[in-house]
Amino acid sequence: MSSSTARPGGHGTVITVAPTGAEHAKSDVPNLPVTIEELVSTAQDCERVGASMIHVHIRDEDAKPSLDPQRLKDTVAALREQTNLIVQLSTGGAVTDPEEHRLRVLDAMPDSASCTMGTVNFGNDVFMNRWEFIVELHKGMREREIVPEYEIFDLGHLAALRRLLDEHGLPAGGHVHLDLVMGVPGGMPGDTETVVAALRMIPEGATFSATGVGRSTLPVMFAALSAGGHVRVGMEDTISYARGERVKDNAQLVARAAGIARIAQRPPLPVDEVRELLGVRAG
Ligand code: KMH
Ligand code: ZN
Repeated sequence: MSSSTARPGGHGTVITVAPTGAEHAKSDVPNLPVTIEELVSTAQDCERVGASMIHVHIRDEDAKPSLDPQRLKDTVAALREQTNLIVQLSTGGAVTDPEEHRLRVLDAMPDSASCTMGTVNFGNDVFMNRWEFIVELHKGMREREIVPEYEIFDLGHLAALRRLLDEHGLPAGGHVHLDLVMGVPGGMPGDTETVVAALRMIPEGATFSATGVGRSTLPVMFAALSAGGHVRVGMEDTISYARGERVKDNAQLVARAAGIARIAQRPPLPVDEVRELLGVRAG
């Protein structure tokens, strides 16, 4: 058995779409989905072409990043009603969001939520994730039976994840799933060598996906698929489809990832199988 199929879920690929993020301005990227209607519509399109999970950042009426509690709840409800996708809310928010607002995200009761495993320089900003805050998020998710996706922006974050699991035990659902977010200026680079370096630090039995920001999208995708990993794509991470060509919409990125996964003989996994794999409650 090859190392790729030996990993959990290695016979197929979990495709997560991150359609919006907190960094791009709607004025710069007019096709960025920012309203609940736009988000649901892009989610439906992405589900049709192979996505099984959606990583959600919301925006307010002015298209600015928001962690408004009611809007988060409405967004989760709309996505649940109108798609079959696993709904993952970002607790990372924007670099300016205070910890208490980020913790409050869990009260919207998504299926899954992100949990970033350490502080990292983020372009000219700092994305702050103190140890005590990480522990609070981990415990808060377990209390609410929300399945975490541990976001790994640097290799040291994998050491922090091992410490978290050693000191505080397994997350809700009993399975560990993480996402290597690569190519952020200030974080680990998005290349094959770094994916390989990460492999030996990924906890036994865990599943991992990988995201290459900007021009590292494709190298990271190929490296992750060849190593038995899963993939996250979307306009949160890249707005460029090819050299000199803007992304048309999120479904275009998901469709490309699904095609590459099929060529790699690891076709997109159906949502029900992904729920079972990641220990997420039935929808
Ligand atoms: N927007 C970044 C500062 C997450 O969603 O959990 C953080 C981020 C990670 O996107
Ligand atoms: Zn995010």
